[in-house]
Amino acid sequence: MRIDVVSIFPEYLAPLELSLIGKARQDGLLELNVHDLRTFTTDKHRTVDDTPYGGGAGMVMKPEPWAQALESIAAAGGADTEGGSHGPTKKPVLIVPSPAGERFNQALACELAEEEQLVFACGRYEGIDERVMEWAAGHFTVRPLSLGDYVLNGGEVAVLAMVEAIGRLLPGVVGNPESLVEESHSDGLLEYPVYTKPSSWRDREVPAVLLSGNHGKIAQWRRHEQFRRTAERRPDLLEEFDAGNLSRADRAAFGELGYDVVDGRLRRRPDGGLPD
Ligand code: JEK
Repeated sequence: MRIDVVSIFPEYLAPLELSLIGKARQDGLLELNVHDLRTFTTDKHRTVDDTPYGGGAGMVMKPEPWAQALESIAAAGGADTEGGSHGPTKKPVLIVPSPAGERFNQALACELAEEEQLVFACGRYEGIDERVMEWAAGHFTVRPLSLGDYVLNGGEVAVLAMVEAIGRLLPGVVGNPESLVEESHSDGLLEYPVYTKPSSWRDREVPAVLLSGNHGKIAQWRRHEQFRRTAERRPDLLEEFDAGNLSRADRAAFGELGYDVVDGRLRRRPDGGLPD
């Protein structure tokens, strides 16, 4: 995979050289290029922003440097065109981090990990002139994506997170492919808690079942911990949960958490409300 990142703060992307992604680069699984948007300006002051049409607070990124940057990246082409191939070639995906984007999630990370070339456009200020995204659709598949429902100062931190989430899915990047297999079997529940040695630490014991050697009981305990945590921390995930094939023990565990199974879905039991 080839990844290009455009930013006015290219140093912000330095962590991508480290750890997992740095390793993938060294192993030739990933080609990563970080570009300074200002090198695509033509004025003496290397201006990248201007005041917003229609008024309002803050500044907006000017379109011209973005078009220059993206044109040069599109022309450089993915691995496919490097050998001079003239066959039909897939458009690279242009990811534009934005608080107004579609929410980035694991399913999107999996999809994007299949692409030959990803380009990330890191905005700053109040964002990038919208015409850049319209124009870029001629060269790229444009995906405005949000890391989450909070406001960052620019796209760089979102790109660090997205590249790490995508990069670890590339074949050969994660040291232990077993953990990826386990992940792909995850059914939309939160993880169970994990423990390591010592078995007793500051008067806290590892749950005895994990030391029992009874693998059936361990699997069931972990699964019920997933139910408990998800009900407590992310009840929204239980609305999508497929409860159609739960064992009696699983239904009982959800029962204790205040959920019944109705038509293969979990339904929160009315809690009776507060006494007046
Ligand atoms: C890219 C510039 C900063 C700050 C104005 C007014 C309510 C904010 C842009 N999950 C995510 N959060 N934030 C980003 C993100 C932020 C960015 C850029 C991504 C480029 N900024 C900024 C304020 C505003 N808005 C209405 C929301 C816009 C992000 C991602 N991914």
